Amino acid sequence: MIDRAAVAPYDALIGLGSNIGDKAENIRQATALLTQQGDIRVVAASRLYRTAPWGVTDQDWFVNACIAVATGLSPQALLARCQSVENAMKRVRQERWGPRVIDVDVLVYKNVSLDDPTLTLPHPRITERAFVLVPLAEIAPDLVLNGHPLSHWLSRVDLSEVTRLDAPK
Ligand code: PH2
Ligand code: MG
Ligand code: MG
Repeated sequence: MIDRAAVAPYDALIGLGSNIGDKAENIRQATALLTQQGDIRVVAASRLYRTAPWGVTDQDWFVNACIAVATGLSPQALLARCQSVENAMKRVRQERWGPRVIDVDVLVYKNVSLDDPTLTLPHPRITERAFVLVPLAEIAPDLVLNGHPLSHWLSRVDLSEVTRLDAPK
């Protein structure tokens, strides 16, 4: 039986993605940078996934993961920290949905709904992205988005586009 009480309490869910260089190492480095000041703590981390490029399909495959964090930072301060990690890792902002060394997105912050020019919460495209939904289901199985559980959204995406990076051949 799955022990629901074992799911760690968290303040925010963060999505990580990379499709340039050592993709898995980039995810690990971003997580380390995000937590190094001590005011963001990882309470759960998904496994790493190899995912087909979404949106702009003519680019290399991605590694994606999600983490659940405990933090006293506000949503805006957390977003700023995510962007400073992207900048520290020399992310170059070019085409929308194009190749990136690292992407760090605030997906969910507590029960906050926000539609701000710089931050929309929950992230508006989670529900259509298998590369977010699959790792999210590992660390936040009880999450409800737009009134529906993750299982509802998972049933509507192409799960074949997302495989475990360490899956046995
Ligand atoms: N990020 C995008 C666009 N497309 N595709 C995959 N598989 N993974 C991503 O992280 C990703 C993407 C823009 O944020
Ligand atoms: Mg993104
Ligand atoms: Mg982003």
